[in-house]
Amino acid sequence: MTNKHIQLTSQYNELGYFVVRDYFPQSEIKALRQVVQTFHRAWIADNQTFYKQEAFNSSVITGNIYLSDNERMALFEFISSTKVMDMVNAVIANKPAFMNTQLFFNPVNPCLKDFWHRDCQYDHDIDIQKQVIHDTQVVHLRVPLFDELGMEMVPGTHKRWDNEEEFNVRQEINGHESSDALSLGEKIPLKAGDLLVFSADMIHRGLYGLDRLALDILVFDSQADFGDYVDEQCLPSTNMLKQLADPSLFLNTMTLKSILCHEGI
Ligand SMILES: O=C(O)CCC(=O)C(=O)O
Repeated sequence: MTNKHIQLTSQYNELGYFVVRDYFPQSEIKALRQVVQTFHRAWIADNQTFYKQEAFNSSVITGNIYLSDNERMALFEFISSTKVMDMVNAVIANKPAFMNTQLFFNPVNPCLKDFWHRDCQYDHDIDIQKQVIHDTQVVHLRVPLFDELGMEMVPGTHKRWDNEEEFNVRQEINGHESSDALSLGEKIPLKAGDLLVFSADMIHRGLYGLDRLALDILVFDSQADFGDYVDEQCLPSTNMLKQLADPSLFLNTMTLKSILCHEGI
């Protein structure tokens, strides 16, 4: 590990996130944007009601419903590239595994406000949430495809429980809404080419505005039992795996899901 990696790892451990400015060349972002926009246009056409009423993201961008095999390969190559894997390895030392991709955009419905949450709150009751923030590791790597207002984070909440203000806002209790300002929130504006790496279980929110279109790559620690969360559709085929320089992120997921075909890989 280089000094830079050690610094990023310690920043992640302390704050729950780090940003690397200008990490990807504009040419790479431009190519990625083209593929992702192809997905986005087709997804919107297919999900008109959901898009207009309540959507602010889509998922399974690497799946085969909206993209060709060549376009999917471009995404798999990006996700497993040395640059991305260096950052994954900086935060997950033990066999990092691919979970999914999500695409974040501005909601069409103006009533939808940017809301504070921990990702684990959608799967677990409060008592379990208190536990999982210490036990498990799901990490988002956010790749903004256009300049955006970015994200707002409450530093350190990947390792600590909410204070009273945070809990009231996140749970929308005692007269609070999940879009209220939080005293300890840190805004992180992002530009196309930057990379933001953050813990999914820290208190955070996406900031709506500008032309945001952000590709999030979700990865997890193989020790955590997230295999069941992974939709097989988002994984590369055996043939695609063979073409990747470093397929380990996907192989680790397939091993957990027991769908690995070892032949020739
Ligand atoms: O950007 C957003 O709208 C929310 C992002 C988020 O919550 C996440 O990536 O987990």
